Amino acid sequence: MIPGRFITLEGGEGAGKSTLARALALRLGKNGRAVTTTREPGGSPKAEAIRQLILSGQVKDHGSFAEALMFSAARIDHIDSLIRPALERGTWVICDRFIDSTRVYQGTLGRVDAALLAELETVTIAGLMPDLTLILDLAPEIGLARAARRRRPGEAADRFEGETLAFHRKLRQAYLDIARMEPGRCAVLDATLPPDELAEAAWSILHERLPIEPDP
Ligand code: Z5A
Repeated sequence: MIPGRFITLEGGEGAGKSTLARALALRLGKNGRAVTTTREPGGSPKAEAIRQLILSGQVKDHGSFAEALMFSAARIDHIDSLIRPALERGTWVICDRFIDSTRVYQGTLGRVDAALLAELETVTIAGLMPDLTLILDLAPEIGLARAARRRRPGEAADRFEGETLAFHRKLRQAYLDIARMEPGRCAVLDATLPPDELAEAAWSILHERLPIEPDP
């Protein structure tokens, strides 16, 4: 039995995952919980190095399955060096993207065979499923505009931001499909809410699904 709790945030570009991760971490901290926020791809030095490779587009030409392997290699290091040790210490971990991103981006959108991807996921996470996954649902037009506003002048869109609107609409639907198929793990949030209201909505779900018991 791992004492910490593992929460993942998922959704399209600019949905507000990083902003929400910070707000939830603050609130958990105020409630006396040790908490760490992290992200994928990345979260550990080796995984961050793989992040640079993938998001610069260098792996794209090798195809979606190669990308899935790279994301999985990064995830294995991230789990081994950061996530599992934190959970074993009793720390709550909030991770910006995790397995559902691979299912959606490389699976649904990249058309990697679902059964093959499921086997890869099984060996990659070795039983470490999130206790709760919050899916931030947002029209892609809004998310992409937010992401574009954040870019510095002259900075190019990354590997995935550069995809078409049809790609991003399919992505949104794929997340909603996961939420429908795994209602025990997933909850959908309206990401058009202003940050404070979104954090409040996320907090009530978190509180309901993962009650914060007082220390013994
Ligand atoms: N990927 C994959 O293909 N397979 C995998 O297995 C994994 C990932 C793990 C990582 O990109 C890419 O890798 C990702 C999928 C793929 N695709 N892309 N691109 P990333 O980490 O660079 O980017 P991201 O995950 O999409 O996050 P993001 O663009 O940084 O967005 P965000 O974290 O969801 O949003 P944010 O940074 O909190 O907010 C974005 C802006 O909106 C910012 O200016 C905020 O001030 C504003 N904001 C935030 N919340 C709100 C609300 N509630 N209202 C209004 N404005 C808001």
